[in-house]
Amino acid sequence: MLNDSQIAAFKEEGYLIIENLFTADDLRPVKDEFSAVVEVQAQQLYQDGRVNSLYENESFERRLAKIAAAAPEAASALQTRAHKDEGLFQFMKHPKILDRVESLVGPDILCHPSYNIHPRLPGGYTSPHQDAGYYLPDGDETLILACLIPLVDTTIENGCIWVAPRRHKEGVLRHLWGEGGLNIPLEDVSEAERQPLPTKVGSMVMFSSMTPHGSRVNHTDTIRWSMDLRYQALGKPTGRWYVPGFVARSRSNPELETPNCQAWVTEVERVDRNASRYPEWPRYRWPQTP
Ligand SMILES: O=C(O)CCC(=O)C(=O)O
Repeated sequence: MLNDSQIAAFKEEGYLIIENLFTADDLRPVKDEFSAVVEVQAQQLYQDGRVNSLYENESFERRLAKIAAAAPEAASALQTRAHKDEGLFQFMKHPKILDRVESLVGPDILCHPSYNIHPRLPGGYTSPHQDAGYYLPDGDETLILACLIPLVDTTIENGCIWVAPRRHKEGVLRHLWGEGGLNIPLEDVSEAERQPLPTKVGSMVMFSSMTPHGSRVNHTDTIRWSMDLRYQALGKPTGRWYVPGFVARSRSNPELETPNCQAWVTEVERVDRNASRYPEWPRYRWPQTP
């Protein structure tokens, strides 16, 4: 659980870094799962003649960078929130995460529908935004927690994230669609306010959906791998009517907990089928430029 000073710091600053939380054994299942996805992509690209090596002796940090340099679209399969498999599903329910999330949102926890596995490529970065900028306004009153978990050490050079401390108290800032998605204009969150957060693998950074953040440019030739997972109190609005989360923990009624990855996938497909009947209903709060 978080202690009182961690909770107070989170509320005041809008973010919290927890160091030495995960062991290599905790992270191994997800690293193995993502490595397996990279392996499948490498085999496919090799068979299609798009790369002339499988780069199989390269490290976790380097292999996808090599593949992506030869075939840039290769990195996209993991860059979306579409990746769903048992290793990730189990990790999303890791007690080390849920215990800390519970300190802030209570004992019944929804794993929020928005999450990303980021293999941040050389030259890549995340544009300045609040997560709330990507949600519809119904989620604005819900504490939606991002838990950013690096799979490699993150540094200024490889594009660690930055946050704008204390700016989470101002509600949703103006966002404009632009390069890389939604952007908070520079004049609204100045360069001086952007505090970089280099973190060792094993740590977790928590921040709220109102905390402005982004990442530095990855200036190395390796991948800055990280996961950003999100959580909130079960039963509160998510800002995402068109995609469901799953019940990660319910102390009041454990039978509500989503039993396995397949159950999560099935529910996502069911909601997606229904949502696709209403293409005109808004998915984002900011009008998209045609
Ligand atoms: O890892 C990153 O590049 C940034 C992640 C992010 O923007 C987020 O968690 O919302």
